[in-house]
Order: sequence, then C-alpha cells, then structure tokens
Amino acid sequence: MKKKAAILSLAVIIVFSIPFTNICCDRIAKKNIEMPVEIGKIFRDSETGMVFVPIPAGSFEMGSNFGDSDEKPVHQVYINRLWLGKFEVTQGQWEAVMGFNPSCFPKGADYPVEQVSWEDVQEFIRKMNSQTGLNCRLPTEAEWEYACRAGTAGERYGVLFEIAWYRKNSHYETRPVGQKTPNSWGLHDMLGNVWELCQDWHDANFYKISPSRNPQGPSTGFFRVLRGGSWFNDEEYLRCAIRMNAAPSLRAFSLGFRLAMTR
Ligand SMILES: [Ca+2]
Repeated sequence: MKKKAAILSLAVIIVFSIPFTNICCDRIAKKNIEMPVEIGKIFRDSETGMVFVPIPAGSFEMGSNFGDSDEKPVHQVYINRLWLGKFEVTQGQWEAVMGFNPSCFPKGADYPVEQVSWEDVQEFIRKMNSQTGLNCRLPTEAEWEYACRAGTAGERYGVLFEIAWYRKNSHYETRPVGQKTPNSWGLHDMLGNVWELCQDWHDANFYKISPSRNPQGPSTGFFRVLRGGSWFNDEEYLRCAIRMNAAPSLRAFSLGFRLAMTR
C-alpha cells in the first residue's frame, strides 16, 4: 500500500439519441450469472449522450489471492442488476453539465474528464440527475469489479496492450474513451486511461467482514475507493481486483469516473 500511495502522490504533484436499441436478446448461460433479457441492449441518454450498458445480476469471486493484502480474502459477492457507463465520463459531458472543463489534458470532448474529486463528482451527479431525470450515482467497488470482470476470473479481462491505455502505450497522457477493446459486456477502458472513483469508503480490511449481497463498503472512512489503474501506471496496477484510495477532495490528472444507473 505504501507503493500505491507513492504513485498517487506523484500523480498529484505532476500535475452517450437512441432510446433502447435492441441488438440481441439471447439468453446466455453462464455460471453464477443471471443474464437478463436486456443483455445486448444499451441506453443512451438524449441530454448528455451518455451510454449505459446493462449489467446482469449474478455472483462472482471478488478480490485476488495474488494481489495486495487489501484484496484478500477472495470472497463470493452477489450483485443486483444495474446499468453502468459504457465509457468513462468525458470532458464534453462534464462541461455540458457543469459549464467548465477542469481537465489537465483538455484536448477534446471525447477524452475522459480528470482533475475531478469525489466531492466534485457528487455535484456533477446532482446536477445531471436534475437535468435528465435519471437516477445516476457512482458504482460501488463491488459493482465495479463485477462489471470489470464480466464473467472472467483472472487478473485482467484480456491482453493488456489491447484493452488498456497504461504507461507503456499512453505516451503519458489520457486517450479518447472507447478506443481499446471492451470487455465481453461492452465496457471500455475499465482498466487504464483514468482511475475510476467508486461510491465506497476504503477500508483495507473490509473484505474480512463484507456482506455477501451488494456490499456498500464501510459506513465511515477517510478515503474513497479508486479502481482500474490509469495511463500513468505500470501493468501491476492494471488489474480487476486492485484497490486504490484517495481523499474525497483529491483532484488528480489520472483520476476520473464512470456512472452507474438504476431505473
Ligand atoms: Ca479507466
């Protein structure tokens, strides 16, 4: 964890209109995952252009026996169905809702927004929900890891160079969202590009006491959970199970988010 803290500190210093599109309604039998009738549909919000992918209810093994201590013990978790952003929230979407672009790499509407804190994101969500009538929020870290894995059980959901922007291929900057190969549920850049804020407070020992259904994290804490690694990180940080944390007020050029939605 000391290494994680050092990486984030360094980052600080340097500073989706188509309504429901039915593509496929096949039922897919997959162990422990209840594929819903919605699988294959997407939802695009007409106000923001934000695209959401349906995440089926199901169970998965959360954590890693090969990662850091806060990724253990591996434990089974059940997640209710939800919708999750197909992409990281972009600079164009942030600016449309908030009226400004805070990003360190303000290079275009399709780039992920960064330099936004957990607290900033709560204001973005409040305004976006008010404008759109949607019910958006940050995903829990259990929802995030479940969606990242998309039915896989390894350290990653594909070959890293093909699925993620990270230190070895990013040229030390963010990249437009959606250019890398998505996971099997259609989610892009779950690993890499920008770290993604989650709803939960971080507790390194939470997995020892975690509820088995829809865990929400500890009720209090000092740091919020980040997931997935960024353009700035080496491959050891680009894993489905890795857990990073940051103060709720922290803004960093490697830190962004994607939204969850319940309807
Ligand atoms: Ca990401």
